[in-house]
Amino acid sequence: MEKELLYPVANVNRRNESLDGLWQFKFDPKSIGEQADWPKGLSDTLDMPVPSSFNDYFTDKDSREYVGDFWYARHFFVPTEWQDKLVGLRFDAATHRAKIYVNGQLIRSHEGGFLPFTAEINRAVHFGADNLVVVKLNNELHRDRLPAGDTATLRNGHKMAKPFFDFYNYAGLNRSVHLLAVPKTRVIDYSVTYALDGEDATVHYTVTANHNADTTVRLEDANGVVVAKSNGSTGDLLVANAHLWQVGQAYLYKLVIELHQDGATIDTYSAEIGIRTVAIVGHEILINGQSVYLRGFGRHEDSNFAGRGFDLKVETRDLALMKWIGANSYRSSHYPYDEQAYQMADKAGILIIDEVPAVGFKMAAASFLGGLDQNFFDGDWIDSLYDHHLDQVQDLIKRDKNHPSVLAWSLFNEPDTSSEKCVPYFTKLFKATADLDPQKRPRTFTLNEDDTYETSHALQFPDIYLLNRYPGWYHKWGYEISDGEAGLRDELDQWAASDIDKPIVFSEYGGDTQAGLHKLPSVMWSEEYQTELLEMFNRVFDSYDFIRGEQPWNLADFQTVEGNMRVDGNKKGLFTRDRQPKAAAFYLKKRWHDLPLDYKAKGAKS
Ligand code: BDP
Repeated sequence: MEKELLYPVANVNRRNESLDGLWQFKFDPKSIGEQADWPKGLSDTLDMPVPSSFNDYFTDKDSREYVGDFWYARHFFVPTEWQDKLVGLRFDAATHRAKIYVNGQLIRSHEGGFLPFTAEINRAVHFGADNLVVVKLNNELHRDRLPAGDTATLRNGHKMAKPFFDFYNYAGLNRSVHLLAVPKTRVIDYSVTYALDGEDATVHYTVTANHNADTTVRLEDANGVVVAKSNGSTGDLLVANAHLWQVGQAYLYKLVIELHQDGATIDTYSAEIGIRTVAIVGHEILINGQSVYLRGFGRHEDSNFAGRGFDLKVETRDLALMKWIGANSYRSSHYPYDEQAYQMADKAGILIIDEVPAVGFKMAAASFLGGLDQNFFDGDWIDSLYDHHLDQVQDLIKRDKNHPSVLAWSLFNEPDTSSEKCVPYFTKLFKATADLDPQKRPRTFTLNEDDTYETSHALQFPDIYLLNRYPGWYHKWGYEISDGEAGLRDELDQWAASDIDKPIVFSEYGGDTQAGLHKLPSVMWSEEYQTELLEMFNRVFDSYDFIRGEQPWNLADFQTVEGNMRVDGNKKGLFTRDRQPKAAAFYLKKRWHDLPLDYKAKGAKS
């Protein structure tokens, strides 16, 4: 069960109960929990909502900024009828590392705060009785873990997070916890790939079960009508007149997998899939062979009170905002989001550039406002980091490979590619990613401002280039913005003159903007300046054929570490942190609704 990442479902063969709600919570600054028998139960606890980050509920700074070990606990009941099943706990995300104890027994450990894991608990659980789960978490940052950072100790003995990235190190049981019961012989994984042939499609599937069983697979359309059937753990489902999943016009089929033994159905797993192909040809991003111009955002899972705790209400509002503004895509910057976000994007016809939490791989930006003088890929932490990074990519692809919304894998945000030192690391990771993804989606990473056509040693790797560029904000700002535009055009002219024949998507650009600050003429931080900055970028985008997407930074304002460049967080949102529009959102809405989906496609009208 430990390696199984299928999204939990409840059906005739499976059970899935939510353990969300109030948990007991306690800090452990001296790391005495195990010696003091905390795995057997916590005393003197606070109440903490799950899913949620703990940080923003506290009114004292030491608690909000707390770094180290901390514990959660709650009771749960396991019915007697589950005795013949495998019982497990599934954590959709526990940030950043966790140890799971059930009734005092250590069940498993896990590292990585943005991907799910399951703990099989049969050996510890009491059937027909009350049980106790105790979770030890730790939120320290390290250079050989994701996301990368340091943990400092202040002279008063308190630990402090020193992220090499620009978002607050929110921690806790950030996503839902499930109590599961699944058959002992069961489906543990499945994948689908697609081939289109005129009006028809072939869905090639592979089902992995943990033990031998007869497998049947069927595909139902949105009305529940069975359109194709097959037997065996791998096979083809032929769909006549296939209804394709299109950008902005999603259509989902239901794939129903069953395992049979001695005439009985011993497991059932179903999931929604979308028939669509993805390809990159020259400058074109092709979905079902049709060119798509991306428009959307870099985002964060970030909101008031819950921090990085996943909140369906916030996600629902964010999707409504994206629809309103005319977005068709986003990047899950800078980590994989909750699985429900992908299900919602599948339904909405939104494309996702799916990013692993490999952010902070650049010492010049380390501790965000400080900066350390060393090439990141020269560090003695690199081998250990690679193993952890690969592990995260494996889990990401296993978790997300069947979502039609997932367009590409983003393997890093702004790594330091200024020296050849990065090449062996990139070579291994890009190859592993291609091997892991049955759909062979494009692989990419974002290039920081310093990593240009001239300076980067990693341009051979991506299938799509993602550029993060900040002229008009971090350099050539204010009245100098015209020089910022000229510099950006100089850089793009170099790409245009090169032999690189791949699409470029602008994956970050923008400027901090204080909602409500109006100035005529504009000044930086005013709503007018944000609009002028976006207008400048858009003029540039419209001048180059190879630019095939625009994703300004960020959908909404978000929380970061304190610093002299941040006023209560990063304010580059087109929307405020409570998801209301700044003036530039109305400007972008007009542009994005006017642009055809296939903007710049060969032979397309614009
Ligand atoms: C980029 C980072 C992003 C930051 C952004 C900024 O990728 O995480 O939030 O800069 O400074 O370099 O706003």
